[in-house]
Amino acid sequence: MIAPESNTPTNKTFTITTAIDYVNAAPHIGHAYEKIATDVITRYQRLRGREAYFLTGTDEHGTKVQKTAAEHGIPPKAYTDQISAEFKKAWEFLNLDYDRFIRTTDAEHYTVVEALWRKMVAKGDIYKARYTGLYCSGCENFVLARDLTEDGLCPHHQRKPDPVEEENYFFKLTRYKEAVIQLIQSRLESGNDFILPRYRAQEVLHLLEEVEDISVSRARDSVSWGIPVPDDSEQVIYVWIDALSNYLTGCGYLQDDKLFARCWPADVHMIGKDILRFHAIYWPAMLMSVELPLPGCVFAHGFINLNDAKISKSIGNVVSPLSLAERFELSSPDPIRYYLMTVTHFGQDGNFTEDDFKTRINADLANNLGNLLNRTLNMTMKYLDGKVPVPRRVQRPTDFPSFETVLGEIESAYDHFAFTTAAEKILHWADGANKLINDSEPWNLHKNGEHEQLQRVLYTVLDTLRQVAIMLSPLTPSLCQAIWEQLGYRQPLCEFTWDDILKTTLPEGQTVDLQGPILPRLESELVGSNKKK
Ligand code: ME8
Ligand code: MG
Repeated sequence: MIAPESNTPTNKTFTITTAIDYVNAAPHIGHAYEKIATDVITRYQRLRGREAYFLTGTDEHGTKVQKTAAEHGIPPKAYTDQISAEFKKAWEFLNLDYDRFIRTTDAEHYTVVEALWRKMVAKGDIYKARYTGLYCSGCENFVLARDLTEDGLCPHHQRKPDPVEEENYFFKLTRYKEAVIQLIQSRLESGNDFILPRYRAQEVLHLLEEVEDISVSRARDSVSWGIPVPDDSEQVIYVWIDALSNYLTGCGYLQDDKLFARCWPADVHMIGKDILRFHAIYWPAMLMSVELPLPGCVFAHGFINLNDAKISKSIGNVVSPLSLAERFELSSPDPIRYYLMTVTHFGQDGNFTEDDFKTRINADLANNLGNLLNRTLNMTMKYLDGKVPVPRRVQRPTDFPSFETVLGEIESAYDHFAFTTAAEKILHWADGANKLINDSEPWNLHKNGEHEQLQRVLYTVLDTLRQVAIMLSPLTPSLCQAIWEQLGYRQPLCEFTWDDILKTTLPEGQTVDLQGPILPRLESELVGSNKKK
């Protein structure tokens, strides 16, 4: 399904982008979900030895942000500075290793959007007409009466859309309709899908049947917070044209030709399922209009709900990653990273509950993996003076799948963004080491003077922990670094590669460094308004 290598020349940087978040409110775990997934993919690519470029940022113009800033009684730029900084702070805590954080209020982004607009004009794709219709500022989208509820509300925001009647600019989307259909269909046929998960392609093809030209500007009297239309100061560029263009600005377009050549086209646009239409229809059409290469794929992930309810400001059940960390007294983001990436099969909707969070982190990480490390290091201290023994593994039963096979399955899972499967298989591999300890009873081997077998068992388990630390590191980088240090490494884990899993072993004689648990068991509970009913 996903073969990033196949879209582009092999020495091209692997480029992955996230949606840029509206800054009308602080980040919540739904926003975090998408950014963590992107970070995991980036880290995995780097571990595989590939250069990767990870772009994220904030979407700062438009009606919604303008209104919220006004409600706070501050100028929009001052407001967006504040909220954008909150996003950055949350991403820092979550250990997101991005390369650029773009803000649509960045000066160079204005230059890019203006240039793209002029190109579309020169192409004959922009024309002025009278627009009469409805606009939902929650969606930042023009909506049709037939898409509303019986009471005339936007189904996503439960709000009445605003009537709009104004002269504005249109983009000739219809001119690219056939080409976009062709793009999606030919990629489906070749197996190099443009839309992922694959089952979402039909939904887009269906939308394409009814596509019309789209309004791409607003009268400045109604929306003032945005990039002005070049040569027409009475009009402001539609926020989605502005927002989608971030991918080009963020890859260095018109600023850094070398970077742009290396990074464009993006291999993956990671987005939520609610904004697929913009990315799978408008975006390729815009790129065709300005004659720039098309991205590898658009991956639409599912939504994270909280206690089975949609996360929304109006419901009041917004949980921010930082507040979650605070309530569970987390010193590392890894429980949040691990839980969100394994809460459901990536692509589908997932449900966050505090009980499940606690239960699974304690079971998978604190108990299963944490105890394995702890008991192994304790025995290494006690029986082997804390030193890694001769690299000799215990013979595995012949009916067991080989590690090469398991490793291949884990690679494939990461390649297909199947994080749940990757984690399951890695932890299953670790479990095998737990089982080996239980079955071989090293304490009895020691007691009976079976020294060689004792060394073999402990070596096997220690080296399994080494493998697990590398394999799990895209998901839980700090936790794996902690395992790494306790295994006695001085050189940081991030300086090792995926190939080291098979090519190297734990060095004989290396002194392990037994410390406290890598992850304390989670005890606290969410309190207050978010408490499960
Ligand atoms: O749509 N679970 O911004 P946004 C999972 N600015 N993902 C979620 C989510 C949830 N509960 N809630 C939101 C915008 N998201 C535009 C994007 S891109 C050129 C412009 C995801 O702040 C959502 O699907 O409403 C989207 O991918 C991202 O968070 C930002 O949403
Ligand atoms: Mg949204």
